[in-house]
Amino acid sequence: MNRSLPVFAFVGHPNEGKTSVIATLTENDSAKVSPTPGETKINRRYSLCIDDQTFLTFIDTPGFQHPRRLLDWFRRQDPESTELAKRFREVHRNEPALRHDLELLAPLAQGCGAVFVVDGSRPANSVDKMEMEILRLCGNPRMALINPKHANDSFLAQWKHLCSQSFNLVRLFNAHQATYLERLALLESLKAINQDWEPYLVEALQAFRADWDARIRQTAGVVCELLEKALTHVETRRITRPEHEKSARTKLTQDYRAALKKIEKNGHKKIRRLFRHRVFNVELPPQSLLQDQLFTSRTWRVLGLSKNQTIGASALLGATVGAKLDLMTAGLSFGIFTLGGGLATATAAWMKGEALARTRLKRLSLGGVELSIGPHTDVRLPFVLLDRSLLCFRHFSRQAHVCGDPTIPATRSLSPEQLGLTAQWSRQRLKRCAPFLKALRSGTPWDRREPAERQFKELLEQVLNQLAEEKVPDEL
Ligand SMILES: Nc1nc2c(ncn2[C@@H]2O[C@H](COP(=O)(O)OP(=O)(O)OP(=O)(O)O)[C@@H](O)[C@H]2O)c(=O)[nH]1
Ligand SMILES: [Mg+2]
Repeated sequence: MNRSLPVFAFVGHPNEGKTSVIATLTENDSAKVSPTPGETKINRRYSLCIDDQTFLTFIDTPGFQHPRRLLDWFRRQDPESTELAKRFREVHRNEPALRHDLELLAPLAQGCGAVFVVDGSRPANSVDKMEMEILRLCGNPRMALINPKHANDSFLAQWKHLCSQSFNLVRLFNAHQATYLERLALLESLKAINQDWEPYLVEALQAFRADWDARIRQTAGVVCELLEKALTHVETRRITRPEHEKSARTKLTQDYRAALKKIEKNGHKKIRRLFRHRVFNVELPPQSLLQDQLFTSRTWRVLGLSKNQTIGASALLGATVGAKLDLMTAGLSFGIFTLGGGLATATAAWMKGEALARTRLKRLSLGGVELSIGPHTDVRLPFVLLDRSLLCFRHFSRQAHVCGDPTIPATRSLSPEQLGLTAQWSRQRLKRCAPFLKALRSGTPWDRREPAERQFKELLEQVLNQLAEEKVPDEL
């Protein structure tokens, strides 16, 4: 261990969320969390590591098992004496019944900072008071962290009052739903625990901020790349025998859609990795719209632009979707099943974004034909892809980094009205997207579309930062 780096031990009653808080702060998805008290049995070190450099160390400890016994012993000692944790460990080292308490006292005996974690959604009791008193008598630099496990805030005032009597720093933090800024604020508050550690924490905070900015930039880059690949993709197939043309067209269309889905999936995987969900397969909630494939009517109904925005975006992108859109919308208002076959099929395809990818046929000089499909020309596609990428970012940038606990919900799922983010974008914002999307649609090479891409990325970074900080409503 680098002894000069600050080390903080997370201590407290079993099952209050010590491991969860550390896992969230260090984004370590191998941390074992469980609804059964006593999951953590031995101390485990976690590093706050950025670009392979360790800035801080956190020690996860087992919960107090015999606080009354500890406190009685502590109280019997000379009030002037120091190093009580160390002496308690020496005196009781051969008592197996105390092994969890001895383990949790070990980092305190070495002078680590102490972060006392309590579940703020339950009332405080006499045992909590004993544990706070033990920490006070140990004398380590310390703070209290109130982690409300449930949405009940009726005990918060009581907790704040109680904790402020034993700790000069008390913070509220939700281990399962903390946003980036909340994590930053918690690290910031560790600065105040001990002045000697301040320079290390300042450095850690700078690295933490820079790392976050880099992730936002990289996410924006991934989304741009995803859009570029999806909006310019063309699938081709050579056919030598005319009788195979019909089946080849069907297969080509299937392959084309599969390719777009794959492009999107790869992009989302990269976003997930940027937010350090690696070890365990973090699943999307079953009700998440991202469980739906790209080309489904629910996706295209809930995500992407509104009708008026679509008309506006078509004009901005120089597309001629207006008449088609009117026709389709008219078709829908009559109910597609009462329409004639051709229009009904076209409307159904339009409703799930399957229309508007042109198929071309080219005669080859050496015989046979080349069939090609793409690029997709529907102006709604980039916005549906954008919405889905933003949902993916929102999910993985705030999903708790813990494993093994079936009770942990995935990030709260949002109601359909809250899903379509681009539908709330102003005309001004759409205008800022237009040059980049237009350049992609017209196949402008990278060097000439670079300024438009930069402008689009800046907009995306803004949107991502806003999303990262957005408080998701509690109950949905
Ligand atoms: N809803 C919710 N549940 C939480 C939160 N923090 C912890 N939990 C749950 O509380 C239980 C205990 O969490 P842990 O992080 O294992 O608690 P611990 O203090 O490390 O527990 P021990 O290792 O047993 O002492 C788990 O089921 C967690 O999912 C939270 O912020 N919100
Ligand atoms: Mg634990």
